[in-house]
Amino acid sequence: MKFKKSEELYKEGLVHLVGAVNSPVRAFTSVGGNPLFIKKAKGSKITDVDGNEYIDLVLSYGPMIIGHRHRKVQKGVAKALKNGYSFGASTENEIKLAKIVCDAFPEMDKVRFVNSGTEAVISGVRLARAFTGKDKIIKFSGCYHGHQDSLLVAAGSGLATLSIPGSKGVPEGAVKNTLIAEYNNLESVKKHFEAHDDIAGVIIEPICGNMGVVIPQHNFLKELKDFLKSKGALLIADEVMTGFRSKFGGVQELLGVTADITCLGKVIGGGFPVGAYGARNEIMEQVAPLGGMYQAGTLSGNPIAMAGGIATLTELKRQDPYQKFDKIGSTIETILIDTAKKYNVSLVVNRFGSMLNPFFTNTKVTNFEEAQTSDQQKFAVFFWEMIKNGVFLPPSQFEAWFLSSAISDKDIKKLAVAIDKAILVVSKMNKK
Ligand code: KE4
Repeated sequence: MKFKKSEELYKEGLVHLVGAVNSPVRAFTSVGGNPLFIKKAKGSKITDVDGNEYIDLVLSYGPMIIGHRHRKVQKGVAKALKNGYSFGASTENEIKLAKIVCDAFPEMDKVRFVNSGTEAVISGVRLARAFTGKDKIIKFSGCYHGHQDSLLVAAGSGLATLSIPGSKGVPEGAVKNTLIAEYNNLESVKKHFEAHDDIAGVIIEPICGNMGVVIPQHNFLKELKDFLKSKGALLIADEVMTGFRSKFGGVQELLGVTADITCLGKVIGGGFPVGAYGARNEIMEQVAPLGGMYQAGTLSGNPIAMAGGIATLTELKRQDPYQKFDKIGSTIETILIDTAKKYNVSLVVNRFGSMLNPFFTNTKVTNFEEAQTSDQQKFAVFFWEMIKNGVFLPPSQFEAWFLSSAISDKDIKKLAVAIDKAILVVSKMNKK
């Protein structure tokens, strides 16, 4: 495989783009080497600027759930383009997508569209504070909710309950109302309620995809919701990644939990910039122009993006690929585990439906601390071997792999060969 054109574009990109990327994970920092530049994609395949074709398990980090350039999305967007791109006024498409989303989320009477998952979470957190009149928010270490100041936090030293800024440029003041708990550890949440009486709510990825895939154990989510209800605090489900990925609606429903506020993104735009937050009427009525919580956006509900979302969700509902996702996900999980055993490589796989990833460790992974036991050097070698064998994975141990309904049996056979070759190379690292 040659990467000459990608290397040239990388050098050129460094002049006017920071790290030649518009989002840090695309820089391939944690796997080394230069980032790939992509030329085009169709169905389950993506092709880089050097003409190398890959089975795509990144899918733009989730949105391309029915595959790239689906003809029904192309048609829906082309039709919308004929009417214009943006009007700064309401359009019918916003109502259509709002109905599709609210019908899929029983707890959601109303929704507000924004332009990204980050914006959806910024607004969802502000809404929780507006509705409860309280300021503090609890988040879980290892969960990522976009790049807003107050949630870019790191755990303080030791078991400190307060947070410290997790990024340069985030002032201490921005995180003073953010508390950190440990995923799957209800006691770590309760401890904060013993120390603070001004907690608006807890934000969680109901299936985490940002420390790699981490799944709530036993009744963690249900017990969390019941506890929050007893405290008059809200549960904010960040379903930016999980929304419409494991069922036509929210993964919260599969987990037997109803969030008070749900944040969405990715799939609901089908690759176009759409985020959303929604809740029952008594909460959403806090939002301007009905209530006193301000949130706005020039391109919110953009008619082209709405058309992309409508076409994607309509086709996704028609296909109802979720059993297929679970079957294929299980097949890939088994291939990873069996191949690791064959070559005596320590590896565990976490999977929920069509979200999965391997950790190069020999311990269960139920929280961020355990996720960090994974050997990132082994992941980096594995990543590049998979690239060389025609599979495009997220370039980080702490990302989820995604399946699209466009994936074929032939793709899975190719994936199995790539995994075998890649893990064999990793196994030789043990011997060095
Ligand atoms: P965006 O602002 O990137 O649309 O969404 C932020 C966000 C919020 N909540 C969850 C659960 C998310 O996973 C994300 C974004 N996910 C990352 C992938 N881990 C996007 C990829 C990137 O940052 O380039």
